[in-house]
Amino acid sequence: MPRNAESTAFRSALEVIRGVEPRVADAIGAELADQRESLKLIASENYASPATLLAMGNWFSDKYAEGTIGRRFYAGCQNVDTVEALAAEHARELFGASHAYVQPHSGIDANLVAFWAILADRVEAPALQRAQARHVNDLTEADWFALRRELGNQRMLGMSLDAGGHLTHGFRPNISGKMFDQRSYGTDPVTGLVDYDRVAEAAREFRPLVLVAGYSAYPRKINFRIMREIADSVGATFMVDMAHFAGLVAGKVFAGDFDPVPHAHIVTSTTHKSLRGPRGGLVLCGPELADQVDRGCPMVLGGPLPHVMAAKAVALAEARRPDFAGYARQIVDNAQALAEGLLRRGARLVTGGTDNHLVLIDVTGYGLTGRQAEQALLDSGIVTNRNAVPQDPNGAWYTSGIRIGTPALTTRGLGTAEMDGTAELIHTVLSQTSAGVGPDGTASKAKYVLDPAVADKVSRQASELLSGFPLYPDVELG
Ligand code: DSN
Repeated sequence: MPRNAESTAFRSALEVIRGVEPRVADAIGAELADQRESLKLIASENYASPATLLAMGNWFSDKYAEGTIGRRFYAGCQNVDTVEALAAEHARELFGASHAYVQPHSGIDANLVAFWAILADRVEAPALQRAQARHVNDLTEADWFALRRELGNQRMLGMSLDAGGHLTHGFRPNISGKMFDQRSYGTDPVTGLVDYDRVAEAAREFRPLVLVAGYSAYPRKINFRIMREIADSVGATFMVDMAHFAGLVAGKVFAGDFDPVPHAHIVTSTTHKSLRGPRGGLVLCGPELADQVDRGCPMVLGGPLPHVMAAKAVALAEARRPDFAGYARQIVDNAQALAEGLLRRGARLVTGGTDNHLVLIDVTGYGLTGRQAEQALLDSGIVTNRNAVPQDPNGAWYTSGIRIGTPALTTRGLGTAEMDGTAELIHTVLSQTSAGVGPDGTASKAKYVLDPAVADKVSRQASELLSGFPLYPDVELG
């Protein structure tokens, strides 16, 4: 029977849960087993530390704490104040920001908090001033109507979805696309890179209130100094969504012109991707926007999640340790080694490589759609996600790309030596999969043919590769 603290903690927790609803305990155990067995290459996922996970399973979950530190709408929030202040302090110190708001429950919440802060700061809206000065019940229908009219139709310029931008940057399926009139900048059709001259041209033509930089599928760095100059040239507020690469900023791999914090007016992030914390979000800004950002609850958010803020404090403390910089560097080294391994085997990569944590394979080079490739890889024990490529001929559902990322495997301890083997497994599956046909005999974008013997062999090889890098080696559930 294992006696270490981590095993004891998780085993005891499962025993308690099993006493009430055994199926939940079983599902939690099964999730750990699945995570241990699969080659996890989803660029936005990671493995939080046991301390971070354990910080979420406690009495903070029971507490309401609307408001901000020291100014709550509920009594008895002194312990929530402690963890929120710690999380904010670690965030400020880690990223060199003057203000940190750690209440957002997710990345979209963080972005909405930022958008409203920018609107409140920038838009001449007497109705907004009235709304903020008075109790909500005192506002008349005319006030609300004026507020909607004054705040609506503001302009946002952000990266296009197929170039790697994010839905929350003003796209129609997301509420940000209803709040803002959005225009996108894409990438150069030949190099696949952001063309700053084109961004500047679009900014001059469109005159956005907000210029957004940030991505979930662009495999390169962005020069935030240049983007800020573009924003300044048209009087826009410059916002960076660093959800994907926050860990690389924390680890100082993205420094100077590539560190968003000194250049942006406001920075948002998730905490669970390359930053390796709990599922959640945060906002960083200077003193000018701090007051508006702190109104995130109740403007956008419900009551904060104090148990998650406790976990954010733990994870951010971990990211401030010297070894986090080595982790961040290794993420990028691994992504580059993976890209090189794929290129050597003939894969087609968007932008021809990477300088961050992700690689985007254009699987039309293998005669597949993203959907076919994603499923064939999954059959073979390799977990990825399909993603659009620039000017994607297959649209956002079937797509032509597979996005892979290295934060999770790097946490597990895999290094550049293992990335060549990983590239070989991916290439084997993709090169041995072919497009299937639909019931009417025409080419299908979803069906595929992969010999199960190949899938089994790759699954076994993936397990062998992972066996040298146990996940949560100190946790034995028995
Ligand atoms: N869903 C996240 C990702 O996978 O990149 C972004 O929101």
